[in-house]
Amino acid sequence: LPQDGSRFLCMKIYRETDEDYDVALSRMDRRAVPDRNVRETVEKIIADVEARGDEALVDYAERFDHVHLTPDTLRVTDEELQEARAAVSDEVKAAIEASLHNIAYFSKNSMRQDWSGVNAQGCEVGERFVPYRRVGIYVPAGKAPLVSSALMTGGFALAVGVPEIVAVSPCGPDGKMNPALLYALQEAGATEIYKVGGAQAVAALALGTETIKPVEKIFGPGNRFVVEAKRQLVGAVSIDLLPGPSEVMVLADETANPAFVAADLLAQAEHGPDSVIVMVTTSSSLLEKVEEEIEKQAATLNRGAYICEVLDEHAFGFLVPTLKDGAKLANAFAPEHLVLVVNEEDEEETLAGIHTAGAIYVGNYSTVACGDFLAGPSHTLPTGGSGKSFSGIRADQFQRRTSIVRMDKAAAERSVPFVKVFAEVEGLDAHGRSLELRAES
Ligand code: HSO
Ligand code: ZN
Repeated sequence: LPQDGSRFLCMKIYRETDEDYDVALSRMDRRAVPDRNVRETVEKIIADVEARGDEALVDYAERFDHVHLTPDTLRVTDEELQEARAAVSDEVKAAIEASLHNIAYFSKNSMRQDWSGVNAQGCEVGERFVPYRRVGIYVPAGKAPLVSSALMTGGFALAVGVPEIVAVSPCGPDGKMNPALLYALQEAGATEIYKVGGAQAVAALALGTETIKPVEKIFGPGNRFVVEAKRQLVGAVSIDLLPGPSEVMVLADETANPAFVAADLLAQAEHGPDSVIVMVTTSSSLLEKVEEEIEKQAATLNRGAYICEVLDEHAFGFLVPTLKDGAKLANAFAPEHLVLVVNEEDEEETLAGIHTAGAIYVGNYSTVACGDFLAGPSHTLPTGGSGKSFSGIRADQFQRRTSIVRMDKAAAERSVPFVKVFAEVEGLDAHGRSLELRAES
């Protein structure tokens, strides 16, 4: 590694001996705090949608998506859906089906089941789970048609059996949505699709307009405005989590295959300048080889030059003394995706020590791209440090839960002594009486 500055080919590298190492380290400890300007802008948009409904949606579509819509054309028609089905190749259809199949498998294992048991006083206690009746899913469509994102939210709603799945996504200036995206949404069980994007779409889903009936819960990733709108509207609706621009952190030692690591970093940079790319390693020779591989592979990619620019501006790395230091750094950063490639002996312990990553990909052959599109867990994951408080989308987030208590007279009698005490302490004698009456009846 060059000893002069900390720049090494395309990534900025911090080493323990660097003056700014500690500062850089401490900056890695992220908290997801909303940006003030974004907050104010979003407040205005929400108030506007609340006041003017569809008219506001139409105006924002004009302003942000450069498309002329009317309240009548906000919703994707059956005809448009048919057209999309006809336009999509069998290959694309098969890939979408394969992904949905894995999502259904993953969901089956993570869905919550009803249960009941008996507590210490003999009360039957338990929980019942039912799908939400009506959910909203936001599908971003800014730079790329994120077909997989439709599956990674809608697919879970479908697996759980949500009857009304309302999808929103911005359309192009021609008023059209990507056919593969429309097809994926249909296959993922969307029952209504609207050409509405941004914070205004989230407001419409939460508060309702003349055309869009309100939903109970909103899912899906989006830009800063979308994420902030979800945050502000909690209460009117519930939300899944706060998933913003994509992130990858690689934590690797000398056993990592440099070509594979480089490929993951390049894939991540493909998400554009909003994405976050961090490499943490104990091996300076790995860093060197990864850099070489990045150059070699970038030359063969369609958007190689663009990707390298992104890496140059946004990728950085840490050379850490031990894997434990690496794991500590990963926990402070809470990356959306962590690629963990370390020697067999340390693998289990390092893995067990990481508790804030949205998803972890273990070993040389595990790749984020497979998780993005196919593997089964949702790629909708916490970003921006919110992994400290949130986890990724999972089937049980589409289930409403109600607890059940069923008591007979004996259970009432056994509960009285404790309940009476609480009632006395809280000065609420009617509470105590309501149980005593039953026990003494
Ligand atoms: N890596 C993104 C998901 C995605 N990648 C969609 C490609 N398409 C956030 O997890
Ligand atoms: Zn991706």
